[in-house]
Amino acid sequence: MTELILALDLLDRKQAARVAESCAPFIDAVKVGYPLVLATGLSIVDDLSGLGLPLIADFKVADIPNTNRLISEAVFSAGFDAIIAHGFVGADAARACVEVAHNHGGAAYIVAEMSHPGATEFFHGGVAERLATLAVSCRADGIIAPATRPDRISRLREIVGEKTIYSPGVGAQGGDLDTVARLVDGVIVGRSIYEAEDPAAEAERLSRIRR
Ligand code: BMP
Repeated sequence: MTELILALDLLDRKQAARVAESCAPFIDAVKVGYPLVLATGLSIVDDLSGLGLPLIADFKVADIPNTNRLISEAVFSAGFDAIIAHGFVGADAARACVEVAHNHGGAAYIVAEMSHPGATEFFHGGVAERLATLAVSCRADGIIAPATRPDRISRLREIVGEKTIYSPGVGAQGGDLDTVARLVDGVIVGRSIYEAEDPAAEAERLSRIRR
């Protein structure tokens, strides 16, 4: 079954906790990024840890190895279970995130190709393929690939094999859940769920139509 991951890009702590709690029975993980953490602080993890779901820190870490290590240590010490990092900074820097994740019993995912239209300016022409190859060589747990371009997911799948592919871009960005769910291990969905009149009902609906 393809996982359903809630991208919790809300700015209000109480609303975020409420949405996550109501959706919890229908989702497999919660992705927390800069919008929520900058609004609430890392202590938002304490509010979400009671859900019993994996918490993914989407900080798209992209610095030198030492700084990546420091960031990753802070992320896992706060109670996150996984981290998302960029690979374009090089294998040594990406590997720093992977090593910290694995030392904490967690997971690390490398962005191979992004979902927005502008991503094609830099990720195409072989770059995404190189990033996917780097993710494999760094022993990352998987990659992030765009739900808006299923053909690209298939291409990147050839490179990463059995590794996890998590895919954002379903719904608000135009990606089709049914198409993408067949290709990936998890779909990341934000606005379609948390902007719905009834987020829990929408999460339940999405959880039923994914494969
Ligand atoms: P939404 O379903 O509202 O478009 O949210 C998608 C989520 O996935 C956002 O948190 C966004 O930052 C993230 N994301 C993305 O959309 N495309 C990428 O290529 C990588 C991402 O992390």
